[in-house]
Amino acid sequence: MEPIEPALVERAQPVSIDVLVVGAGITGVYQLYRAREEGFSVKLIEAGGGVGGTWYWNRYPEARFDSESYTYAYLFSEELFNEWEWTEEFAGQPEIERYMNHVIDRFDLRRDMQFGSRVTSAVYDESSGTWTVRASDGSEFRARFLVAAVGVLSIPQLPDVPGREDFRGESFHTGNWPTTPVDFAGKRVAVVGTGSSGVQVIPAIASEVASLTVYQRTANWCTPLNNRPITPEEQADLRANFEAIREVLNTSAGGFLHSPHDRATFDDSKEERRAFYEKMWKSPGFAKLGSNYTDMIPNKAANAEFCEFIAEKIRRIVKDPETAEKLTPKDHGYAGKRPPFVTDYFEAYNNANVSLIDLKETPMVRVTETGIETNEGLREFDIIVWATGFDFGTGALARMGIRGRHGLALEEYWADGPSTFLGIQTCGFPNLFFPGGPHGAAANNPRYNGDQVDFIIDTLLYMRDHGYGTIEVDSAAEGEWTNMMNSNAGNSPFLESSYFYGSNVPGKPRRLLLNPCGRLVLHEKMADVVKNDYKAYAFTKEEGAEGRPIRGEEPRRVDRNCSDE
Ligand code: N01
Repeated sequence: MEPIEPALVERAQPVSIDVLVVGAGITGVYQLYRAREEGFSVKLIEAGGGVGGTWYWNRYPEARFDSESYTYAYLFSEELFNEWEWTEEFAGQPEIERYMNHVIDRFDLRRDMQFGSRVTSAVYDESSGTWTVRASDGSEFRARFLVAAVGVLSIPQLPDVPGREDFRGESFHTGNWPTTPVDFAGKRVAVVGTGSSGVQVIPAIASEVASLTVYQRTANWCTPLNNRPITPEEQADLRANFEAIREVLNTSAGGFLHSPHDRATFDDSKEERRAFYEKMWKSPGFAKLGSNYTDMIPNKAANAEFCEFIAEKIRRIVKDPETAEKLTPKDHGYAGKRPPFVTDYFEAYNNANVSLIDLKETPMVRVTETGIETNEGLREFDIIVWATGFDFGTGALARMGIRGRHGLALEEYWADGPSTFLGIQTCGFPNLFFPGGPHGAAANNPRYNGDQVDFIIDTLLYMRDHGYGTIEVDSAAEGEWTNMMNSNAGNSPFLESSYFYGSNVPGKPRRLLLNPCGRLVLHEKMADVVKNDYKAYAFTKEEGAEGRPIRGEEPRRVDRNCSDE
């Protein structure tokens, strides 16, 4: 082989830009669009081979929305809303990926996007107030602002079961699904995990495989998704009502169109309640939460009655009473864990080739070269599907090699759980934003992530107008927000056993990773920042710029002692 000329192996000059966005999910693409529209020089890099983020990686059979397609999609352009006709109320992954490709082509965003580029380090340089970001493909950027739109469900979590890597058949995690189709026909298949992903895969492949063994650790309160095609009349209605729809989605707590109910459970007679639960059962997706009785979550008796209604449904659908019993949750009420919405899930267990192993009764001992061994023996498989969830909320942010002032590692600063301001910034990491990260909200994700992107853009415009080069959140403001998140965790319906607390990741601190105060409080606090002339931040001036220091003072110095006291 010819020796390589030294000049050729030298690193190329880093690309210098205003904004580097990491992640081509729904949030990152919107951030790229907004930044470019406002005249910032911006690039987006993405580890995957294409656009979509979560919806790129989770391409397992029957992966689909459980928010109505048009409520999950972008609302920033009426033309886009009108020209894209979703075929189903709840679109499947291929259609979602097509939509995302359409968006980036329609707005000519692709030219500023780089795929197959995973961030390996992102280091803040105090002297220049910029971030140096390096990626797995050798590229290097110097950016004034780093926006890590890396998602909350991006790092697949695989169980620490002995022998997992010894398995000689094919194995896949739902969150890292191959782009080439997996051939299930006639195969002996195991699915481990019965969260939202597992319960979508199971009925999708049940009739195709030779045998399907489901390994369930915790049963879930699954109810029907009730998906259906969107009729031409409905398409026309959607277009005619764009402004009204956008208003509801932009201002409601949940970011859904479901109308809240006006009655509490025991306002109704037993017969009326029964009829109402039947209506809920037939309602689309999250209507079971958004349009249910007002006290269904906080009132234990109300919640128990709704659960008993679902349990009855399970007993009626699943022919084998023992299997039905195993599929009925015992350790949490409705919405104690994130409830999945399903299509023919319970029905799948009536297929003779489908069996259920309850891991609480029959624990998994090890994975062998040929299959999975429980304390009742070995079952052999051709394919194992790990539907075992994610390192939620902070997983991706903690793996990017983010180093702030004084070389502080983000994962170290957050060793006891995330400390954020508005779920967007953290002290000690100037000019870093992470929309859609921990402490954001608990709602229809693109809606509140979009609110955060808009807030970031307003902040960058404010800085540009004032000639500021760096921004860092004040430790007191961060402490206040973080305390509010932690002290209100008990108001969230989710139990500590839910992955929303990081409980599925060994060694991860148990902190609620959502915003239990909800989207409307996030709105209120973001509005307060603007009203108070951004006093939650310290700014420094861009060299040679003419801007005024905030509140007429010299830029405040932030104490490095960032705390969440
Ligand atoms: O992950 P999960 P997911 N041995 O963490 C089990 C979104 N999403 O990928 O409950 C055996 O919910 C674990 O058991 P347990 C949605 O927000 C949306 O399914 O911890 N089992 C659980 O059953 C969702 O909430 C859609 O006891 C093990 C499962 O694996 C989020 O993504 C579709 C185990 C993991 O469930 C994550 O869903 C799909 C072990 N060692 C996903 N470890 C839509 O419909 C874990 N499990 C839009």
